Amino acid sequence: MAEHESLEYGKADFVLLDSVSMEDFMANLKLRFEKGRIYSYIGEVVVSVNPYRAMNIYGRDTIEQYKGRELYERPPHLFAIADAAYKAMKRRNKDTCIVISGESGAGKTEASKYIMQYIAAITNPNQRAEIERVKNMLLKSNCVLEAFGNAKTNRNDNSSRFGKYMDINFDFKGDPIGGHISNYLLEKVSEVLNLFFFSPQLLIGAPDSLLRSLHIQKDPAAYNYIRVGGQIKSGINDGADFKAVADAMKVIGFTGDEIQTVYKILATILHLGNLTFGVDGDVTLIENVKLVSVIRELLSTKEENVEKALLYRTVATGRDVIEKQHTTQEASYGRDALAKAMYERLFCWIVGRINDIIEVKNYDVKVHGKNTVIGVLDIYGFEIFQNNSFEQFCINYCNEKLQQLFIQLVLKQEQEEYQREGIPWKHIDYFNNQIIVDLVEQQHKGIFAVLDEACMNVGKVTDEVFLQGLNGKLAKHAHFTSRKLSPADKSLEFDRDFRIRHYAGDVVYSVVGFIDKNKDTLFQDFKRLLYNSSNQVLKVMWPEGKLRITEVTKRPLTAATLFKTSMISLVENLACKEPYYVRCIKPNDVKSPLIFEQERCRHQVEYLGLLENVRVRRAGFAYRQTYPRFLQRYKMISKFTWPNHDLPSDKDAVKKLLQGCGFEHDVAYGKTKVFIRTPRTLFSLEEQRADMVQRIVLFLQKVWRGTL
Ligand code: AD9
Ligand code: MG
Repeated sequence: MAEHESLEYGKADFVLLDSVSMEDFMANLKLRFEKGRIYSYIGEVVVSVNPYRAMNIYGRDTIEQYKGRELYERPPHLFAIADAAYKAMKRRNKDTCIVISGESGAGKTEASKYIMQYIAAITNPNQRAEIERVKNMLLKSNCVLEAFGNAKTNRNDNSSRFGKYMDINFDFKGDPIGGHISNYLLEKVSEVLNLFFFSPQLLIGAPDSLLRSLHIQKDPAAYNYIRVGGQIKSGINDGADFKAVADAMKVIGFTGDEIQTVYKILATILHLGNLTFGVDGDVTLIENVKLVSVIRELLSTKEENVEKALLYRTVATGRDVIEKQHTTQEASYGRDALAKAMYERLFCWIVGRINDIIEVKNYDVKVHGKNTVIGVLDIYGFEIFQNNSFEQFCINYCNEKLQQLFIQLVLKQEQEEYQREGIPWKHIDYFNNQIIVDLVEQQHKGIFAVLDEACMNVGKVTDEVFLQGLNGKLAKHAHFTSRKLSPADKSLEFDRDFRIRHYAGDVVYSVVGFIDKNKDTLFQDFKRLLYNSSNQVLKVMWPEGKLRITEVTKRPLTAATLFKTSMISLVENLACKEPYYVRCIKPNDVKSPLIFEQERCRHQVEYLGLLENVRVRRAGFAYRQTYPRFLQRYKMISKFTWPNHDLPSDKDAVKKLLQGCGFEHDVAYGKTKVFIRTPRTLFSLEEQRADMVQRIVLFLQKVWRGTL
């Protein structure tokens, strides 16, 4: 029996479950995890459970097994959908995308890397040097981005602090010729200092001469930003990684000046963390002034400018410009905001530079034919914590957008195909979450709009004002409530709470911190300081520092607006592609390969909308294939079609074949394609085929040996 049919490993495709209940779903997921089958399908969606151990299923031999195969011919695997996406692109000239979602530590980034590796392995069979160079750059860019964009958190030792979407462009031969990366940075303010994980690497791995020039000591404990909560946060790796990242930057094409500036920025951030402020009378001052000289040197600016930017704030009142001294508290706040902003800006700049370098150049569509794309999206899944704030709100909004896309693409695609093929189609009832997307992003009345409005208030800008705004505008909304609107509701424990009924479930958010996290809180003085650096690389990172104080009339865009805009363009980009999905599940919180925490997993199955997914899939047809291709594969299992048929058309031949197997009830015949409702039928066909192939081989061997 083929492995994917063996009951010992559970059902390889959840569509095959006897009933679509949470119990059955969970039992199957658990059984497969325990048997080491970390991948399963819901139709063409891959469900993956993080094994937390090295699996011997990604090697060259496995790649060969999946190359060019159809999805159902092999056990579920990431490689199968990577191949499906690749085939769709190559054979049908379709742009495709692979959307990977799941919570922190569920295995998204690992999955995206295996998918990239697979694509790298199956392309460029002729070893063209230029293509190899591009492939190398795409893989190396990942290494650099991970070095700067990942951090060790308590949920994941190698946690991506940014959502990432990467387009890989292919030429008409199906070989990669370039790419483009978009990043969706979500500053997790509470964890902001974790961002600096690269720095310990720098400390541990950088050569002494470099450290000396940066005035950095080799002892990580000397730096406040590394010694968070009394604990030294080590980098994921150490010395070896510094070299790997430095080499990767060189290979990608960063110039010497650029790389030096990157080091200087990292060092500046570490020094900033050690700055302390004190008072003398009513004057705020920097206690360790020596550091100011070091920072000045690293940033190539004037010393007094550094000091001034840290201690004063220039404000325009009407036509007058005055310098307002910070309190020590404000100065510390400004210092941390500067460190964070420098790091973020550095990261975005790195992404931009990589994009400059890997973008497709010299490709003439008229000469070379269509340039097609596979996009890979590695993005945070639905999050519900004990305490949910602005970050969870953005993440969950992002998931609402992706769910909306899923509904539109999957259902729309299905309906269109059934229509085209003339197959009767019953509309499926599903929850359309557009109403929640609107609740968040609608102009004027959406939550983001109310938040931005509250941030614009002069004077009284508090989280409470924001909440009042929500209560006023959304009192009647079916998916929104707050403590004030529903005082008897026990789940709304505090006055600061509001609740959203998301497609995946209810989430209570606390408004505390929304205003602060939404506003660009970096004082303009810092932007001017960095813009006025004589280091050209640093200067270009801070173009808005060019504005004089009296010119700064336009407020910088808020985090909510930036996030919303980037989500809308992400979804637009994905919407014109054929989508494939990977849903990742984290089996436990202790990174154990042995534990399957039932409740934890059940929640994720809920948030990922997997049961709904099974329902939609079961209502439609699991598999479709054109008549000639279907015959090509299965003709040997029927005497009517093997070796050739004499029926008027391939369609008639397929009908005869399936009637003969007793599958009439499970299929429909379209104009050009046969549709099979359940994968069970397909697996059965596969088995009969495997049996037949074996018999034919034996027969031929006998003929060959002359024993027949
Ligand atoms: V986060 O949202 O970026 O914090 P991810 O990306 O979902 O998260 P990641 O891919 O980084 O999680 O996986 C977390 C860890 O699980 C990895 O560092 C591996 O140790 C482990 N993992 C994940 N997938 C696999 C796998 N297919 N095989 C073996 C795995 N280990
Ligand atoms: Mg990740």
